[in-house]
Amino acid sequence: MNFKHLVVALSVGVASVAGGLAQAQDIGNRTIRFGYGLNEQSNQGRAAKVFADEVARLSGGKMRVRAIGAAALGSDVQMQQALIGGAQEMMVGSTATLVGITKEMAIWDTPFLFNNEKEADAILDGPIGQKVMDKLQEKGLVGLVYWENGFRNLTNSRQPVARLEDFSGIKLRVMQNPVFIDTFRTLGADAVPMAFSELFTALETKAVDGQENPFNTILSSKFYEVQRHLAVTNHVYSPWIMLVSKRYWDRLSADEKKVLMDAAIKSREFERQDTRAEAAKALADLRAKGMQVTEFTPAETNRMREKLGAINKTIAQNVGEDLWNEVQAELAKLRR
Ligand code: KDG
Repeated sequence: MNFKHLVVALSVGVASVAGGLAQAQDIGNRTIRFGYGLNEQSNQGRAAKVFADEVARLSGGKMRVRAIGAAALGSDVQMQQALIGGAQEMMVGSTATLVGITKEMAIWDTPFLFNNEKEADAILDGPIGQKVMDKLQEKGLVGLVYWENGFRNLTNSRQPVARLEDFSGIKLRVMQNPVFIDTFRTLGADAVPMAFSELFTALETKAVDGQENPFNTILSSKFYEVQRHLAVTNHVYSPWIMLVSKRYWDRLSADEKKVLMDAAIKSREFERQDTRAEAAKALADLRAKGMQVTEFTPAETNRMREKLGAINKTIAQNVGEDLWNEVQAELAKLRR
């Protein structure tokens, strides 16, 4: 490298350090309580750590995220209220539990909406996902990014579930969300809405027979210890959403908001990759832990879809026909 190039390289280097320091100067000392519901060893917990580390890195250590798992700060619904009231700064949780706050979130509960992760990423990270996320602001929440909870599958302690008729008689815990309640009552199960934080004990004591969650959660929450049967239904793709209290967000500088947004995007990329890698080998892991696995055939899956057709009409009415049609049109484009 000749002298001229060396001078240029040095001046660029000095500028970037100065830029960083300048950014740090607009950043105050902040401690952010970031709550989540799964345990620290889960995919949710691993991604929360990535987010916390990235915030510290980007802010030069001035902004510290305390990631607090296992619903220690409350259930998803309780944390949402704490953010709205300004008693807690951030959380990540299910979009399904936000339906009582922003009805448009129910679009993501539509059975069989997405056929694969590619479609989910394209819609959630595109203008439609942003539009639905922006609806939260009028209710005191700021959505930053979607993470992947994943495709949901059914476990129970009573019987193998391999066809539509097998749902009948199962007392099934579902998320506190009207679409999930309607979906499983339509399929013949006795749907019982319950917070995630109460679920393991309810399964262990047989207060409920079963539940439905992605493979990752079945593994990390050790549901295989209290559930013998796993039915691979992939009946809906569930997103998680990272939220900030709007009361807190509005007090941040532009640089502080950029730190949180950039760290959120990095955590999203990590979380999806990490979750998919874990899910890819989860079925073998769950079999190895003794679960009896049945996989729904395409024919049985189509029977479920047909049975649930009426649910789609209700969702379209609740979220608004325009949003419903926009999602369907975008999916049709992706499937061409
Ligand atoms: O706090 C846990 C929830 O974020 C999430 O796991 C929701 O899938 C969920 C469930 O079944 O409650």
